[in-house]
Amino acid sequence: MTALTIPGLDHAPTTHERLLAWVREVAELTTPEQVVWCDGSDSEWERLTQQLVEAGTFTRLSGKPNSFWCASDPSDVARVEERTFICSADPSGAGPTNNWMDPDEMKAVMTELYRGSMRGRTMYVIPFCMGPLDAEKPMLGVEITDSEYVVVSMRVMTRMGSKALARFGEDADFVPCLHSLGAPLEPGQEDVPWPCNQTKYITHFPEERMIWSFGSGYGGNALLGKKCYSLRIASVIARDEGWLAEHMLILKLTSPANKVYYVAAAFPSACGKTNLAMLEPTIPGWKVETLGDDIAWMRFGEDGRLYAVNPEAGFFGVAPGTGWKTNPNAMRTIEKGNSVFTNVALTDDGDVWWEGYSEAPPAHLTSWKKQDWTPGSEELSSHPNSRFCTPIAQCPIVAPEWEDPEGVPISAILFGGRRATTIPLVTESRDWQHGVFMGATLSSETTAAAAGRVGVVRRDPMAMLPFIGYHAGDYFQHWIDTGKSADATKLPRIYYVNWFRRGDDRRFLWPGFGENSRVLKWIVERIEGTAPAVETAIGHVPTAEALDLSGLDAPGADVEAALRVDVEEWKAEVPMIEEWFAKIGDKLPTSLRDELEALKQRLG
Ligand code: GTP
Ligand code: SPV
Ligand code: MN
Repeated sequence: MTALTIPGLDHAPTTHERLLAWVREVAELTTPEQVVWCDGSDSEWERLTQQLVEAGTFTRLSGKPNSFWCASDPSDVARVEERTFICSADPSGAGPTNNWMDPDEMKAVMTELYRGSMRGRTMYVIPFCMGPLDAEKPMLGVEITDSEYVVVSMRVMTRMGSKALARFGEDADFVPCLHSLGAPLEPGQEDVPWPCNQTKYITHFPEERMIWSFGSGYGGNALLGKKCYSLRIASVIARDEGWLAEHMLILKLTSPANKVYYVAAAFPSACGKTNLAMLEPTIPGWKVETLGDDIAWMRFGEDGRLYAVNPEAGFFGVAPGTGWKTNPNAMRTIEKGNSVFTNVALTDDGDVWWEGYSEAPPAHLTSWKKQDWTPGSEELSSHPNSRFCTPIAQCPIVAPEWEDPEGVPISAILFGGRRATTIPLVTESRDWQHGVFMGATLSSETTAAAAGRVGVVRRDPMAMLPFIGYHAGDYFQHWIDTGKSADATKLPRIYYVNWFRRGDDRRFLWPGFGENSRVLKWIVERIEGTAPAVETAIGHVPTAEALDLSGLDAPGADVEAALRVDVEEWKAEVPMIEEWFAKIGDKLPTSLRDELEALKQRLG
């Protein structure tokens, strides 16, 4: 074959042979107009954002420094779980919760999609690192993409460019991440503001530790360091190496006695991680600082405790509902600028707005669909899954140790979901195995973060249903084994929370947001052995008296109802858990089956 000459291809700032060979192979397949190796510099960022403004993808904001408004194609607004595949060598490697296709078959299909798919566009090579750059063994990746939006977003969400490439040396291992919008440009053809393809594939090759994505520009489908690498591929690496890659926030809690506790919490997409991570406590003397809002990698330290690291460098947070009353620290973070806002509304004076941004909406907006919007409009101004993309370092309450490669020792793990009924405000597990049962049976109403129906209750184990890179039964066993391998006295305690229980008129029974600090306080007091709890069929639950409710502006009856363990509701839950466990099949750990039997016994 004759080697193609593609401008930029040979201007590689590395001698890493495997990387050079892969970049050449992809360039020859996708035939871009030129190849650009990203260095992550300010001048590169200025060039790319200006290009995005000229293309009509970005609108420069005057209301926030170095920030942009962006509206996607209305069909490309969320993760596409139906189009997400785990291409393990054997179907049992993917299990019943993932889509599977034979790796060779998938490669054949996608190779044809990629053939010429970057024609008329620039192919960017983005070396990146998930987690701190000074880690003993940095977790490296390279994303190849034909999207400027992806490059600009990856600069916020990861450590990328020259500083990452410096850690590659001659032969460091890395995860190849290939992304194409699937929208080649013919000579003279005018581009659209948000190129994408109706055919979409988000695919993972767990044995090869490789990611191929096609057709979408949306965050979770296109920023491949995030869910694809740090959860789906990392969960496989973690299984093999004895650690955990989880869909969890990490926060630091300091008590009035100045004692520090680190908490990790797994809630499904759009169920409150960003908000809890940046919480402003309503109870005096307590302080929360943020380490991460979406992903935690947890390994045992030499002292036998479980340490968590956030692999990301940015927040890709849900915009609607984020306001000065609900999440002032997110507002302070984005006010500092350097942010991209996708699928929110644009104000007439060049700022952003979304439902919940402020109490009263402006008199006129440009909606995410680029249409005139007034407070009388029938449609929402912003897509429910619209997002802000902003650097963690700008968060006013970022914990100083957020980039420590050793991580922080976790005292408590919270599982939670969005359930209108049944699940109490907080329940403490009896032990690790019972906590794993809580996680494995976690359920939540679906949200707009994934394409499909919203508000349907589904099992979302450990909030990882769309992100487990292998068989869910093996994943549960890995969680059980993680507990068995550890000193039980040093393991984090496990809790199940629900901020979303509703009364008869559909109002939330618990005010949530900053008031969730009252639940965190009870958890700390349980760890210290000072707070009472009632032993129920489902675990240890506080009475209203056991919670610090001083100054809480909520009806006492609502709090009681939020805490209630209703045996009849739980009896109705059991068949749903049985159905779920049946779906997992033979690989369901016996210990979880035992936990279900014990629960049934206790419910009577
Ligand atoms: P992903 O980024 O999709 O993984 O989501 P997340 O878990 O970080 O969710 P986020 O914190 O962004 O919250 C999603 C939505 O839930 C927002 O609209 C919030 O306003 C709302 N929310 C968060 N916490 C609470 C709470 O305590 N109570 C109530 N009622 N709503 C909440
Ligand atoms: C989620 O859906 O859980 C997110 C957003 O955090 S995305 O990165 O798009 O997956
Ligand atoms: Mn998430």
